[in-house]
Amino acid sequence: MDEGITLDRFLMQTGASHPSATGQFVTLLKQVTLAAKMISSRVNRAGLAGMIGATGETNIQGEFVQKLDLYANETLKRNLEHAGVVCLMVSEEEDEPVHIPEPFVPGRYVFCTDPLDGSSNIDVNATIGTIFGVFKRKSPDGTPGQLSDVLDRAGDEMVAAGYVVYGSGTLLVLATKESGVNGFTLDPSVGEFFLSHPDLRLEPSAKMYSINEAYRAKWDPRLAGYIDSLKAPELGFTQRYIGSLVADFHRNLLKGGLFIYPSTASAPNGKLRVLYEAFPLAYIAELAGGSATNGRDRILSMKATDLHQRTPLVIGNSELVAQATAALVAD
Ligand code: AHM
Ligand code: MG
Repeated sequence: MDEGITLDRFLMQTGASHPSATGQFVTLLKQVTLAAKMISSRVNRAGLAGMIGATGETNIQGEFVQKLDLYANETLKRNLEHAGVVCLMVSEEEDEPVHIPEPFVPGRYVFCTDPLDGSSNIDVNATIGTIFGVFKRKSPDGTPGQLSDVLDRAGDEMVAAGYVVYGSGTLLVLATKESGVNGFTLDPSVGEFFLSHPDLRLEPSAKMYSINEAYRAKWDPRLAGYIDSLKAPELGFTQRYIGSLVADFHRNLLKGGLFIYPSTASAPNGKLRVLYEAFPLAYIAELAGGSATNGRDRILSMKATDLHQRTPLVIGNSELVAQATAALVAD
């Protein structure tokens, strides 16, 4: 009987096709997978935290009370720091870069993550997720990671990116240049991810857009004009906006769609972060045949000069991204 391809098997098969690999890359992804299972389990029980908190009962179940985004951050750190595969971590939850504590050994990769994106949606059981991107270090193996291992590097230099969505089910999407973009669904009854969405592709165009229209008055008028143009009834567009980047992106990856978080006069760099939101999702979008810009230039050609640098983001099906970007730079 065909039991399906587990993520573990997929990683071993694709990792084995690279004879130069040391195994660290596969180990890194396995550790991320383990963290994803732990975070998924905790997210599924998050509603209990409110109940327990409300009755004032903390201690024994006190772990539930810990904010989920901090739990996600700690879980990723704990699963990666001892494995000898990462020399530096960058996280939305950490002001400073995270180094590998002794006695553990720094590895070959830099791991950038938004541990729990869309966390304002936790209380309402809407979909949230973990986003991550991976660089291979530039400094010598075995030494502590340096800021130069992650800053001033183009998004193109990443070697993998992915996300996990914790929704009606838990799904992990992984993108590498060698294997493309593949989605794996967690079967909670056996605690394994199985390949469920092989070779995900974004068609050139689509009929959906995602943007927070409440900010329309703050937009560049050229953006307002473009969004208005999509509303022509004959074009047949619809609009969806969850307010979790990872969930909005995931829906658009599966169904096709354009996501925009623009710059405004008061926030010229928008809201989203380069290293652990825009870079990973742009990497996934491009490998799926889509594209991503900052409203002017390609996201993956950018270089971050600050760990928590922000950028406007226009991402999705390539024709829609090209249209929106052209509208934003028009005279
Ligand atoms: P977060 O990383 O603190 O969760 O914030 C980022 C989130 C994105 O997931 C989402 O796309 C965006 O904020 C929504 O912002 P807004 O409410 O301004 O539309
Ligand atoms: Mg986020």
